[in-house]
Amino acid sequence: MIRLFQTNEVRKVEDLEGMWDFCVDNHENSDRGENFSLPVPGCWETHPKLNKYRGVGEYRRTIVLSESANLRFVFKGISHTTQIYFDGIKIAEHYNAYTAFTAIVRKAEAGSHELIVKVDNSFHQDSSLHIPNDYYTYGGIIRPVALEHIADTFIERIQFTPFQVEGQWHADIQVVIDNLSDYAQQVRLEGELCGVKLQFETIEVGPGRSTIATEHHFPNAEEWALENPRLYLLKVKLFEPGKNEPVDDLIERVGFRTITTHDARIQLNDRDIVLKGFNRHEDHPAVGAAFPLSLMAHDLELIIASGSNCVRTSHYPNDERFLDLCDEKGIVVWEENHARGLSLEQMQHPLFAQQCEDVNREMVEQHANHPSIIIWGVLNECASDTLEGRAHYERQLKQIRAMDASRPLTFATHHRDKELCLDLADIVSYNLYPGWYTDEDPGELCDQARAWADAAGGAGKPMILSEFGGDGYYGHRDATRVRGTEERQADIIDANLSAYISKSYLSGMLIWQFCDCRVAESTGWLLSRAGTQNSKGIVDRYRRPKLAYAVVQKHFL
Ligand code: ADA
Repeated sequence: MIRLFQTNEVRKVEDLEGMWDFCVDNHENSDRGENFSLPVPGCWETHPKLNKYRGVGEYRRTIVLSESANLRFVFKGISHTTQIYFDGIKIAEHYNAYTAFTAIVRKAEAGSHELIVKVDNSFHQDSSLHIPNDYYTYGGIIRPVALEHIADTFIERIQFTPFQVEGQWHADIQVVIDNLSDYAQQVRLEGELCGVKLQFETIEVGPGRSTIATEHHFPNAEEWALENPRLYLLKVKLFEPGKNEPVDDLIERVGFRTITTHDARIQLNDRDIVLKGFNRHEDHPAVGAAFPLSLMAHDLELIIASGSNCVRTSHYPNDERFLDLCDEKGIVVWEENHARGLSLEQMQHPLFAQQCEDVNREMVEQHANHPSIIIWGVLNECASDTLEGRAHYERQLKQIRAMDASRPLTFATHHRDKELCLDLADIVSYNLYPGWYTDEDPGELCDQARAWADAAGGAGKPMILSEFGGDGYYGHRDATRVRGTEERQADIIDANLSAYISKSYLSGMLIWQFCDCRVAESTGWLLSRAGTQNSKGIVDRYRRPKLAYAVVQKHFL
């Protein structure tokens, strides 16, 4: 399943979920040449022979067409560098595990064809964002794949931006059309949302992409709110001149809500909101990063039952089905691009700027219609304390703002009073670990952080404590409450939440982290990451609640 609602009534869409042929390529420790049958979506680490494999792998399957067609393959996430071949011809390549991309074949003949997906999850020299890190870079086709049959002109995407005028809901709707032919084509669009027929002008679209925009008033729209997350289907159909039947369509699911910041607070639909929740990695021992819907739903139920209202998708864009669930359940999301803890030297990688720009563009283009996403974040704990680093923050925040000015932007920093970029963002976010990495008092540290922010460009801006927590090894209990016990972790969470809940100037508190996660096996973590996992989860990797879970409930419910 690709989304939690039907995305097309006209365009033919086939889910390519299933068992694909697979073989490893060029790794000294692998069973070179051995053929496997692996699930797609899936991580190859879930196969016992491949559970530590890092390198290149080749997925292969047959595509049978009963008639000639233009094909559009939609890959929702491949980890992490990939090339796609159709009948031996390269049709696409992509870097980064956590954003989708497409590959198009024009006028494929009826009959049998071969699709090859070459995947590389090694930390190769052209990879500036996938590096050994405090989470695991799995290998494989980790998110769904769809095969679409498209006309020569088709709807590439729709971007919906709601706004209010005198208490009434309006929206700006942009439809991006792709024309695969070499000629200009006349197209007509018809649309519908919330009982309103959408009017578009007939236009001529040249080869490549064109955007058609419209603005409408929706008198019957109900707002999307946490307690009533009202969603609507936005349907757009594309017609060629002289034809009464549409040749293509796209359905999006949207919600009417605004998100603003003023007076050092965040407002959802003009009402102040305090974000309470978790940072979450998409990681589970049984499936790696390739989450089935059942596990996503289970995570969200645990998050909701803890009294939380917010998830930060640390540290990359998430599977859209998880975002769909958040839309449905009324959980707000801080979605983040993919960059964790990069030093200035790592940010100087020659491909860093371009790879970030690509993730930012794909994240916003692909996820902007989720009402649950209320914040875009960039560059977690990178070199925002340096002038050279600042130039990257400035460029990336500007890029995102130009694509979507309707959401506030932030980045999580640990640079305390050395931070140089707070003036660039709309929300100040600090990662601080009192009780774990330092012995500071959480309440005093929080006041100090507000003072740092006020002095360094963050005055008047809302502030979130975007990470805090401590290790707790599931099942390790001891009356001494020493570091690493569930008791000690519960004490740390208790001390932090007790302090933050009473700070009226705080707009959010996000615990590090929801679940334990596997981390890359590299010497840097050996002392602090026992079991090659980050153990600050409030539930363990199998989602068994630790003692701290009840502490979270005590404060959040
Ligand atoms: C950082 C980082 C997280 C995680 C955490 C920790 O703040 O943003 O990804 O590594 O520290 O557990 O130390």
